[in-house]
Amino acid sequence: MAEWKLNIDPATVRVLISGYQSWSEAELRPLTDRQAVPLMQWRHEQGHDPAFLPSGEAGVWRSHSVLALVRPDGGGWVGAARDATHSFIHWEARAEGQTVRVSGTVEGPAVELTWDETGDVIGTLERRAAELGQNMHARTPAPQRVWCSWYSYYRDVTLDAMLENARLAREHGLPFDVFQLDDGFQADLGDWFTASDHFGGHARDLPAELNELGFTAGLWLAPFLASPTSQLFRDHPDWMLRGKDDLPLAVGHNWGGAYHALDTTHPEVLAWLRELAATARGWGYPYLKLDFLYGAALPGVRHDPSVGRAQAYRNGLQALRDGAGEDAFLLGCGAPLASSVGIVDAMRTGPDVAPLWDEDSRRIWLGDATGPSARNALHTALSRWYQHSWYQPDPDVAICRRELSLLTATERHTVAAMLDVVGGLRASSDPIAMLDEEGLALLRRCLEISAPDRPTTLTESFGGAVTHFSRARF
Ligand code: 9PG
Repeated sequence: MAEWKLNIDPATVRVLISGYQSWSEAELRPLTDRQAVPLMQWRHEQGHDPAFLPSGEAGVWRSHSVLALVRPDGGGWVGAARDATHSFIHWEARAEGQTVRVSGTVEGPAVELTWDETGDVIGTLERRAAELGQNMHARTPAPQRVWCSWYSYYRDVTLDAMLENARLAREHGLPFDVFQLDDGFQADLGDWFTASDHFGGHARDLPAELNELGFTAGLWLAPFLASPTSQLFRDHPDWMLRGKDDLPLAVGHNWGGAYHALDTTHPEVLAWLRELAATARGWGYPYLKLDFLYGAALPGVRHDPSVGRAQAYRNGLQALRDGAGEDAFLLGCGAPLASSVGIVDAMRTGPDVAPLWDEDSRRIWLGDATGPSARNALHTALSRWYQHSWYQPDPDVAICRRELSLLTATERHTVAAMLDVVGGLRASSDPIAMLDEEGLALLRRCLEISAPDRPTTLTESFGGAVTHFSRARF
C-alpha cells in the first residue's frame, strides 16, 4: 500500500471518484460529504465491488483505478496507475482533522501507482489516463451509431419488431450503423443457442435481413452468467464460481431470482466462451454487447486459486475476443472498467438511461445511484470523461419519443445535448413509428458525430456534482 498525508483542510477540496464497473457511480463531491453505500445488501455485488464498498463514513471516499482531489482553483492531486491488466487498484481519501490521508492499494500483481500534485487536475488526469490506455494498448475505433432494442421492448423483443424498426429507419434515412438485438431472444441466461418462446424466430435469422437493409447486426450476451434453471448450469455445475460454502455464488438478482457466474479460471469455461463468441460471429454478428461482465470478477472460490480475480476476469474477456475475432466490435457493459482496456472497443460508462429523469427515493434514501435514470446515466458518464483514451465511451441511449416516457421536452433535449458532450457511441431505442417530426429531428441530431468527438472545453462544476463541458452544437 502507498500512502500520502496532505497538510490541507479537508473542507477546501472536492474528491473525484469512479466506481469500479460501468454502473457504479462516478462523481465529484466535497471531501467532507459521505459517499453513499447501498442499504440493500443484494445491490452490493451488482453495482459495486463487494470487496471494496464505500465505507459510509463522512469524509471517506473510495475509488477504483483513479482518484483526484480538486481545489477551487482547479489545481490539486491526481492518483492513478500505469497499468491495470491483471490488478485492481483501490484508492481511498480520508479526512483526518486538518489533514487528508490518501492510500492506493493494488490487488493482484504489483503495478506502479502515480501521485501527482498539479496546477491542473483535468489535464493531469487526462494525461495519466492516456498513459494507462497506451500501456494497455487501448482500442479506440470510430464511434458507432446504434439502435438497441432494450429501452422500448425490454425482454419482450421479437424478430418482427427488430425488422420493422430497421425497415422504418431505412425509410426515414436514419444514419444508424448497427441494429442491436438485446436481452430477450434467448431461452435462458446461458442458453444462448436456443430461442425464447416469444421471440418468433432465432437470433441467427436476423443478420442477413439487417445487412440487406444496410445495417450491421449486433447481439447482446451476458456471457459470464448462468441461471440456475439453464441447461448450461445443469450440464456444468462444476463451471460455476463458488462461495466459501462451496455452493455456486449468487452474483445478482434481476430476471426474477438469483443467478450465477462462470469461473473463468476453468480451461473448459474459456473454451466455451471462445465457442460462444465464435458462434455469434458465425451467425453474422460482428458487433457484440457483452453485459454483466462483473460476474467473473467477483471475489469467490475458483478452480485455479493461483489466478487473482482481476486476471481471471481478463482471461475470460480475452477468450471472448479470441472467439469473436480481432475485427469484431466489442462493447463491454456492467464491466470492471480499467480491467477491460485493450480488449473492448467500447464501454458503458454509466448506469442505464430510463424514460424518467431521476429516481431520488432509490438514489438518496436507499443510497444507490446505480439504478436506471437519465440523471444517473449522464452524471456518471460525464464524470468519466477522461476515459476516452481507454475505449469509446457509451453513455447509453437518448430518448426522443414522447410516448411511454416521463421525460419533459426540456429533459429530452438536455439528455441529447449531454450525451453529445460525452461523445462516443450514439444510441437510441425508440420505436421509430413512435417518433413524430420533432422526435425524428432530435434523433437525427443525436446521431451526428462531433469533431473532435470528446469533451474539449471543461468550464466549471455545477450542482457540486458533475463536471460540465461546453461544445457548441446544441
Ligand atoms: C438487459 C439489460 C440491458 C442494459 C444493460 C443491463 O443493476 N441491475 O440490476 C441492472 C439490471 C439490468 C441492467 C443494468 C443493471 O441493464 O445495462 O442496457 O442490456 O442489461 O437485461
